[in-house]
Amino acid sequence: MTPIQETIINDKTTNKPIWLMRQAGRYLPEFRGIRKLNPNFINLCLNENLSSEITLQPLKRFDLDAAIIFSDILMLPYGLNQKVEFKKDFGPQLGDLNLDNISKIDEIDFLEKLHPVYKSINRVSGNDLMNNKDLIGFVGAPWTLLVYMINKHSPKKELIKDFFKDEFLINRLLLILEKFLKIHIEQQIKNGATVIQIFDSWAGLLEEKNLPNYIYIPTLNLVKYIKSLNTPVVCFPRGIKNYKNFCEIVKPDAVNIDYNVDPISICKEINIPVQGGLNPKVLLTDTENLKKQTLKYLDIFKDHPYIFNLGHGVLPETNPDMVDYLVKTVKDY
Ligand code: 1CP
Repeated sequence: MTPIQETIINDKTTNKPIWLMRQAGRYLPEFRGIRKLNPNFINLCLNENLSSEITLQPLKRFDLDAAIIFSDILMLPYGLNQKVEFKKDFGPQLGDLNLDNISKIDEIDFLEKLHPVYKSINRVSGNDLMNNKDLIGFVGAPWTLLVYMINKHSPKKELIKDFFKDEFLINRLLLILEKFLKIHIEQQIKNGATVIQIFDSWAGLLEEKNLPNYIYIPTLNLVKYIKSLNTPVVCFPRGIKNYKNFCEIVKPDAVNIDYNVDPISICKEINIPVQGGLNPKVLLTDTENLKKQTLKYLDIFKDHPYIFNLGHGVLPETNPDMVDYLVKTVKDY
């Protein structure tokens, strides 16, 4: 069994495996080199040679326990024929949403568009560097994808004024997303993903009363499906106020916490394996502080199944030497 599977399935507490969200990304000069020559981000994700190479870049430098496939949650709306572009200094920009067109897409069209992602996973999975390591497949949660598809750009702090106006559209989209997310997840597992992470990056935007419709029910459906494929599933409902309720209702195999939650109460309240928490900004400080903050999480979760990770992705301005120091600190623990 791979290190993260051991922690999640066997509740092992003696190993503290580590991987980092956005471990392949702009803080690595070798990534920036490839990115500069490939200004179209979607095409880069669809280039199986380059995307598999980028996925393995952090593993060549650091003693990490997992690779996360180099792709994006917005490959799903792309697969559904909504235009997706990544603009420099702006972020994602999506095209107009046409429900009629999206409703017409079938599984074959979708798989044809995303085929290179699965080939890349397959290729990474067979690489020698992946011996006794996990390969994290991932999707965006239905709610977070709905946010990008309707808002058409990052919501940052708020949603467009009439986001909830067209209830028919929202409900149709949620069903379509569920269908294609399942297909996307199944293909990732078939091609070698050993764990699936569901990113709900904008969970924190919803009011409590809307959580059942937009988060609990659609995410629970995916969690049940992933479990039926005998694969562990980690949920990251970033910014949600009550992680305990989320875990009790959605029942993921493990939960990633963001850096605003108190790890001590989470450790007491939640009885499933926990992942993450450390503020990625700590990697921008100095080694002494990094060590102190890293040991804080390791000490708190000493007797709890815990996968070391951050409370959000590695920031582009991070010095790779700090990442190396972090990984060594966790491995020496
Ligand atoms: O060079 C660049 O400008 C590209 C930056 C970049 C990268 C490296 C984007 C654009 N996506 C990615 C890769 C990516 N995205 C991975 C690869 C694996 C790894 O972690 O190393 C993963 C897992 C994601 C997931 C993702 N994409 C999320 C969920 C996690 C999170 O960050 O909250 C989200 C919200 C996205 C959308 C997205 N894609 C890219 C950006 C800059 C964003 C966020 C935009 C926003 O602020 O709304």
